[in-house]
Amino acid sequence: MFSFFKKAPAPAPIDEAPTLLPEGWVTKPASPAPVPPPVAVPAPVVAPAAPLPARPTAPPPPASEPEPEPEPVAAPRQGWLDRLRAGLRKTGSSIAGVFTGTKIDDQLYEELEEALLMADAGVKATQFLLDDLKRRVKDARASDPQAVRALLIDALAELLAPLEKGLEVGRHKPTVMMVVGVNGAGKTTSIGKLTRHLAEADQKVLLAAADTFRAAAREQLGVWADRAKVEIISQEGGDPAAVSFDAVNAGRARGADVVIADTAGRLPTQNHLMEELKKIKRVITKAQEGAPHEVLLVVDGNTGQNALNQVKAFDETLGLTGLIVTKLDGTAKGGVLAAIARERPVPVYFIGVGEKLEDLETFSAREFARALLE
Ligand SMILES: Nc1nc2c(ncn2[C@@H]2O[C@H](COP(=O)(O)OP(=O)(O)O)[C@@H](O)[C@H]2O)c(=O)[nH]1
Ligand SMILES: [Mg+2]
Repeated sequence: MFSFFKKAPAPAPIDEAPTLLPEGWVTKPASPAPVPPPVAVPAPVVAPAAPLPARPTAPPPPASEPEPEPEPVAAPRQGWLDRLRAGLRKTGSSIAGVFTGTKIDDQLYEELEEALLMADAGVKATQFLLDDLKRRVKDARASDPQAVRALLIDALAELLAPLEKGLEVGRHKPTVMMVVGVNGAGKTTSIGKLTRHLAEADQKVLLAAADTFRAAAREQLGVWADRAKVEIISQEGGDPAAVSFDAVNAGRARGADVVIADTAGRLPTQNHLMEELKKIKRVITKAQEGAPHEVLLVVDGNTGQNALNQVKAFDETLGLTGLIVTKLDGTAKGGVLAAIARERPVPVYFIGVGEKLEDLETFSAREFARALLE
């Protein structure tokens, strides 16, 4: 199994924390819940940026194959990388198209600037990439456009590298995650997929249906809970903060490893709804000191610069710990990750290129850059 998330060792004194962990990861150890025996989860390593990892794909029975693809793809069963490539084709082809000529001249750089802006990389990241690329071209004495394209892959991978971070569970019992975002971004679906991965790795997950506005939202989460055979706390017409509070308490009492709260979609401009999120967060902290350990924003990658604005606004209100960027399939605006890296580098735990379970994967900067431009 590839590492969809990382299983940390059981809570250790802070100075013994593994050096692997980025600064600021370690929060206070959870209060005196009994320390569980460590769970053995295979391969608890986050894929590094360097070489393109060969991801094992679970071969589905042949029955699932001939779904019509929007674009022709050779293999009936694609690996993740192929799906990522296919998903990013619209964004990538216009950028890669810049390098089809024979000369490296001002026109090439102008076209590249335009293509990056069209891909919603934003002015800042575009400028940064162009400057960086020109320097690389000079240093490498590159003389043909295809070499420039390869150097752009390097530049982009380096720009995106700070966004790479694996989700970690196991340091707190339970690890509490709160998932936020605008309507339709893919929150519930992503929680469902993540829950499946966690459950398959023998993590005890408890879901909180804190999207109490719509019965359909509760039901949708309930379907994912059933599929993954995990418990769910939901309340008809309840208060989202109360549901979250109950869920964290239930998670502690029942020895859950992970509690995930699904919240109702909202726009960052809806102040009262943003206040409600703050309240949910506060109440979770009341139920468990140090929680929530993760505040995850789900953004629709298809919304380009809008997604960047959401990252900024939700981060200012809640202090985000991570992002899930969905719907990178078929978008022409996949450049938004570059904008996020340059302007508000909140780690990207997962990216999504479709609605199926296997369409959500960990984010690797180099893999992304290659899928986009190779
Ligand atoms: N194409 C595509 N659709 C997705 C992806 N992630 C989620 N969706 C779809 O987006 C729609 C809204 O998802 P949902 O999880 O209900 O959004 P929520 O309102 O944020 O909870 C559903 O139809 C999902 O199947 C993705 O990565 N790609
Ligand atoms: Mg939802």
